[in-house]
Amino acid sequence: MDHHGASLEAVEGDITTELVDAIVNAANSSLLGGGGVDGAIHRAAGPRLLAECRELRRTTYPHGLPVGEAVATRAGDLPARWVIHTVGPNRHAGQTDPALLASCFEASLREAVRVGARSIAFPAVSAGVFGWDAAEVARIAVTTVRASPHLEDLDLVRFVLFSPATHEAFIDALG
Ligand code: AR6
Repeated sequence: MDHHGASLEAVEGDITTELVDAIVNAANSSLLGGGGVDGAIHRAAGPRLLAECRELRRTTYPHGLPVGEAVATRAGDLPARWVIHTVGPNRHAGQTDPALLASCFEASLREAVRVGARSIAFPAVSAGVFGWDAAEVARIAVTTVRASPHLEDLDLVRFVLFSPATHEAFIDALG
């Protein structure tokens, strides 16, 4: 088979320990931290991550990072080299358009390639505090990544899921 482009896989685990070039953070528009995976990433990365995020707010994103967009910083004390912050749609705030969530995955891949990353790990963006169903997130994530033009510039796309049920949803979506 003529194979080119990244491998896709789903594992259960804590994304902060992933030894990939870039991990994706399910952030909020403030970029200044929060709960869930965002809180875990900031705790594990240490103060340099927050300092870089504050600098982004001072410069490029004075009004915050819009939903569906993504931006990279260095990763502080994490084993990864980059953190790619993306803001998923918040279902509890009426943000129910799947295109917004697809945009998070596509924009994150684009940002990864821009900084020269070859491997990237994603959490289940919007499947926690932001209230999306994990199976729907999994379907959108897998469909978007598989269709991305950036896949050919990457070696590995790994979904890192925090619970057995979410892991199962991604295994099902990967078929
Ligand atoms: N590694 C991998 N996945 C994790 C980890 C971890 N260490 N911790 C949690 N998850 P959430 P959202 C899973 O709520 O829905 C924050 O306050 C979690 O089980 O982190 O996009 C932000 O600041 C779930 O499956 O992100 C925003 O305000 C998935 O990550 C808001 O929450 C996403 O859950 C973003 O909400």
